[in-house]
Amino acid sequence: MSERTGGLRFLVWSALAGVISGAVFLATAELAALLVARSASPILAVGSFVIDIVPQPFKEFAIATFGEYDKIALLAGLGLAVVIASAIAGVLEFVRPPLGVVALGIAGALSIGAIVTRASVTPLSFLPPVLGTVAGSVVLVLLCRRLRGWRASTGGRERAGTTSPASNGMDRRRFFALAGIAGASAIIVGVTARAVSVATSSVDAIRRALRLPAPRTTVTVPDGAELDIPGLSSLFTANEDFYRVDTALTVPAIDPASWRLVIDGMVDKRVELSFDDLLAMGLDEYAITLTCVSNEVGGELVGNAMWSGVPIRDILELAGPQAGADMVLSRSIDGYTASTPLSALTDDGLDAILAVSMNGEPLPLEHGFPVRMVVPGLYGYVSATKWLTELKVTTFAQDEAYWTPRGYSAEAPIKFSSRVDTPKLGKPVSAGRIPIAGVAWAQSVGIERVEVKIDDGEWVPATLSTPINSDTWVQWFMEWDATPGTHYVGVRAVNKNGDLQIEERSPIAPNGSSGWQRSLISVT
Ligand SMILES: Nc1nc2c(c(=O)[nH]1)N[C@H]1C(S)=C(S)[C@@H](COP(=O)(O)O)O[C@H]1N2
Ligand SMILES: [Mo]
Repeated sequence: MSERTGGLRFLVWSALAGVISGAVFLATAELAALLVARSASPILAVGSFVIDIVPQPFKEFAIATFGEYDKIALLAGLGLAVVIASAIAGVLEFVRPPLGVVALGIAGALSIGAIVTRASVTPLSFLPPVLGTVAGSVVLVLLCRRLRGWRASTGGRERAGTTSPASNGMDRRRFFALAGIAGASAIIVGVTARAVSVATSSVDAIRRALRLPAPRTTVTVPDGAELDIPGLSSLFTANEDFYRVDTALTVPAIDPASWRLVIDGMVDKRVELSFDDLLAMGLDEYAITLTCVSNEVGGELVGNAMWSGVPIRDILELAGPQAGADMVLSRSIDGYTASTPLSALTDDGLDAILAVSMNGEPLPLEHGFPVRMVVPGLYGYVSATKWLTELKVTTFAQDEAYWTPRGYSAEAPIKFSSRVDTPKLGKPVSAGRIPIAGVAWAQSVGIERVEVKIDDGEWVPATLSTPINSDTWVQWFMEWDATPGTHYVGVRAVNKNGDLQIEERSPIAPNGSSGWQRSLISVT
């Protein structure tokens, strides 16, 4: 073997040594995080940090490309970056020690940086990245030492004449034995630690055992509220099917027993509530349709649920908002914030609530357990804070929410909209008399009328289901004599104020999409 390819071969093995050390780093940190500080996993902290710092267009691209899998795509990308960076660290340690160890130290420091920018840090949060760095460095140094021994025993043979083919084989075996043991243990320990961490999230068990008081008042769902048409969205969206949008890479796990809500800022007196205090105020039932600002015309980021909770008006009253305040900055345990106009939370006739249940069960962890906000008429990002921990009464002039510096409006009422659910492109229907059906929503105002237009025909009023209230979507349908071929189905709504849905198309940023959906369907 020539000197050059021989050297190249060792560079490849040093890269492998780096990757194994990186895996040892992460696995050690995962194990430490599991034992002492669950929120201090370097890979998840760095991932969350990336979510918060990536520019908005990139985030939109990720959601558009990967949809609900955006977080998995992020982790895969991060994993690839870790492999490449640790391979480079391995080569560096081999050719210019201790540069590889320095690189691991930098990775440790970056992890600490990402961890401390997350909300809940304790002194123990430093342990996982520090122990990870130490373990990764030890393995890297040992592997590179054995690799050098192996190289010396092959390359240095003629020159020094001190090593034999036998020792060459032995050095080689020593390198691979350590690499194999370290690599395999890293994978086993890392995967197990992460799996145990997910499975033993005791909050999940607490949630399952939790029995909430029955609501004092319930919502009556009128006859005719739900149409029975295949392909049409059900009136209430099941929790498993409910869209999920948030910046949380791992779902926060909050024990209701330790949950506290702080109401502070421009208030007469600061108030702190426990979960029991909240329940003691009495629960009432509310049907409210939630919509995400990222919902495209015709999109799926909208869902309807039956919530139980307490009016935010009553909660704020306990603290006494002061004159001059015009906004409530709600904060989640993970630091996420939303800015909601004070009036949207306090006006009579607007049912803004702190919700504790969703469709008859405690809020699912992904949907904000144990307490979240639900405000009819405003997009989720300015109102629907999950894993709620603080309501700060303040002003728009003084405070800014998470999405405001990221290209979204500080205030964002929902642009009312309508959607065709069936028929759908890609699901051809047979010619003959068929229903065209969908949903329409104008939270806090109500839908007056939905109109449908086939191809270049006239706008024809559709039949509406009986609305539950003005905060929920309505279903609509129209019988149609479908003829073979492809057709355009257009839909638009009129709200109870008599306003026509905005025709002009606009993108989701900065304050929600608009436009009339025109969908292509095929009839066979
Ligand atoms: N803590 C927290 N709450 C949050 C968010 C978030 O990122 N973090 N996203 C908001 C957005 S943009 C929307 S649309 C709704 C979505 O609620 P869902 O996931 O329960 O459907 O939650 C809101 N509440
Ligand atoms: Mo959203």
